[in-house]
Amino acid sequence: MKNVQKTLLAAAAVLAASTTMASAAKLTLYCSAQEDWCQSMARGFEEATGIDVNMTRKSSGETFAQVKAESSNPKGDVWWGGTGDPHLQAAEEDLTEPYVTGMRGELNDWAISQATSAGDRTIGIYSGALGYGFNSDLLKANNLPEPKCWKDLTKPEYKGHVQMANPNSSGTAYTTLATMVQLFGEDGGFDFMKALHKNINQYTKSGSAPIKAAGRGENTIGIVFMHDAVKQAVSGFPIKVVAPCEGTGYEIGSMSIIKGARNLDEAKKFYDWALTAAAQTRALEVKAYQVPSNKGAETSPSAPDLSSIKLIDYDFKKYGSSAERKRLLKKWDDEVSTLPQ
Ligand code: S7P
Repeated sequence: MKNVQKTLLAAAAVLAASTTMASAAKLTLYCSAQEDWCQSMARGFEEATGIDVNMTRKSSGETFAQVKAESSNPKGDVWWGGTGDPHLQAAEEDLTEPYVTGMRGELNDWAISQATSAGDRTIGIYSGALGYGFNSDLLKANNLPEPKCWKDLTKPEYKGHVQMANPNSSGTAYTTLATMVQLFGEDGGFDFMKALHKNINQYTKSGSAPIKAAGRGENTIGIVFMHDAVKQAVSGFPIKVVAPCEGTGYEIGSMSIIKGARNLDEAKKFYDWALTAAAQTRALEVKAYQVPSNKGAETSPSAPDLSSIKLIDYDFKKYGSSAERKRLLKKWDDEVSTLPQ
């Protein structure tokens, strides 16, 4: 009899423990910014709320593909970071949840415009301009002139010296493709991408990989967001940052709640918290020098000054639309990536 009682008590204890575990608040975060920033946001939210965060980092295009693939059985709650275009595409394809945050009053207009254009299924969390960076030691060692414009990167002397990401996986690289089409027109933009292709040594999966490789001395020029090049420079690598002479595109890095999120209350808490000045100021600890969407968040003097850069009037609505994103990516796959080098 005593043994039966013991067994029943043990079973009750296991049941109680598993019930507590099952009800512990948690959040599954898909993150498309840099790994160190993603970690900082996950840990910061845990400290602020006691909610456990399970975070996975993937590039913007890859995360979009994952959210879409999981849409009949969503596993993620919030998608934080990454370029705005795939977030807009996700909104249009009904993969994300509308949410109107109480934090709106603290945000820059461009962050709210991003939300309004997507029926509140996404919102701007930071902004940053596209450009490139080069390893000045490698440039000198190869007797190469300092490039100043986009078109310089297509000159034959830079053959094998330029790296960018694949626009299918990377939001940075998709922004590059969409920028060239807006800057030089459809034909001119694709002519540019084809000429550039001859000089590319590798299409990476992640957008910032080309400038990290340049920092390590494994690549000369990396097409990236300027803030990603600044991060390498302030970390002590011989990287110079270029705002191309013709002008350039930019991103509105975004955040969305995934439709069907299993932890919707926690997702909303994260969303509100991630828009606070304190949460956005955490970026400086990991040298993430984007412009924050909260007007009260701190910026670094090292951050690129967007007001001094010739920015195009990037058409987020058009280039974040499902049809246009699919069309441009297919055209790049068919007409650029298959060309011989
Ligand atoms: O956090 C830096 C950053 O450049 O990474 C995001 C980027 O889209 C993620 O990498 P992929 O290009 O591989 O998608 C940008 O939003 C962000 O500014």
